[in-house]
Amino acid sequence: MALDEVVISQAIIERYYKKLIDNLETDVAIVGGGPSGLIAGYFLAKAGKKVALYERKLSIGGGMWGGGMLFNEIVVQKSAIHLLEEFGIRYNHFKEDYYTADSIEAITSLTAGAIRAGLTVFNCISVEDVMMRPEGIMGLVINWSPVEMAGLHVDPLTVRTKFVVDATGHATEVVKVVVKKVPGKLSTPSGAIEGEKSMWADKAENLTLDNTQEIFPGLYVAGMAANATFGGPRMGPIFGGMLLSGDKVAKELIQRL
Ligand code: 48H
Repeated sequence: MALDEVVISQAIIERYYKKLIDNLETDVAIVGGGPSGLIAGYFLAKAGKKVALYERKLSIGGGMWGGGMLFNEIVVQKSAIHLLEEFGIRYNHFKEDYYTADSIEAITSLTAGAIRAGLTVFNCISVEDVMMRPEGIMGLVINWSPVEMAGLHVDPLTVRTKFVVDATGHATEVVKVVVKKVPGKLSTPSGAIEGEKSMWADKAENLTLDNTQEIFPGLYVAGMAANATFGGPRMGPIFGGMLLSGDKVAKELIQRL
């Protein structure tokens, strides 16, 4: 049978359209497809929750691809090794508490695992605002990343969700929107973003977990965004904290849903 280009177009359009329609209302919407967002999406989907993830870039994976300074290996401490095992990611013992994994294997496995568990990923879509009501955040305002990049004046669309997870890494983009629209209301000591501090891996890794929490009604922070919001330090290319943070936010949300 001869292949028909129009049938190919029709298949893609119909299938993608279904994905969009099916995700207009979700239990959880995750912003950012780095390691913390992907792990959160995986565990939420595995627990049967309806969860979508929006990633600005064409590629999922955030800051994990490049390991440390483009040396494509990551370090993971012992306490997070069970999460590598959950995804079948191979690892090597380096010394004491330190393990390494190939960063490409790690991020591709997290991505495939999360999608196969039921997470719907929308790449090349940027979150530019939230939908808010007096009781808190109720949804996300989204647009095509190329529209954002080209600076085109195109109005966005909106999706409704019970909870949002800001997993946008150092940028804390969703939290920034909230601070701009309703200043002083975050559950941080100052009510505003405390700002990420300089490198201190040991302290940062523990704080990432503590800082993974609800920061505003309906909005959780996870991963690097959690530390940046609460004024924790950065940790460099050790990823246990990111993985454990995604797991923690998923566990908390599963309980609340
Ligand atoms: C859609 C967006 C938007 C938006 C941003 O940076 P990430 O990998 O995030 P984490 O927290 O899972 O992992 C952090 C880690 O990669 C890291 O940077 C570490 C450990 N650094 C330590 C150090 O010392 O430097 O991923 C965030 C993702 C990215 O892919 C962005 O493109 C995406 O979020 N994103 N997606 N809409 N408004 N803003």
